[in-house]
Amino acid sequence: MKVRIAVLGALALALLLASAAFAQKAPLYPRGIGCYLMASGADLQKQSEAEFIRGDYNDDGSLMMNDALTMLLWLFHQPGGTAPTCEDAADYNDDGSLMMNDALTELLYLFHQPGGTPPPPPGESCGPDPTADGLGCITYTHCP
Ligand SMILES: [Ca+2]
Ligand SMILES: [Ca+2]
Repeated sequence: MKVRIAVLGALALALLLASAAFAQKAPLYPRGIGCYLMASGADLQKQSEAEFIRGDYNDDGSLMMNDALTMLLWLFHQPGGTAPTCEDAADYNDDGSLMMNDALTELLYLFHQPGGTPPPPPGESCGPDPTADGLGCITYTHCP
């Protein structure tokens, strides 16, 4: 029951952030839209050689709820939302874009809920991105 409340809380937070962005006349689209369009350009395909833990948005070496929440804050242009230093780590579902579903899927996984899937390779241990996409990894400090 507590888990469902937490997941529902995260979804409510996402809606709250969207409405807050609207009230502040921030861009009406989350940042992910732009990333998605960038990622669709074939000329931007690249493969990151940096090692990282997928889903560790805040680069503290572990997957926690604050990874997803910080990402949501950043996507919706809210205070406390910082851009990821390693986009590949932030791309939880490894689809080459940074979108709300990355954060939501991570939350569902962390709380053992349906729809929550483990992060694709390199998963929860250090490794390079096996997928060529438009995302990069400038800095990730918790892998050699
Ligand atoms: Ca983390
Ligand atoms: Ca993604």
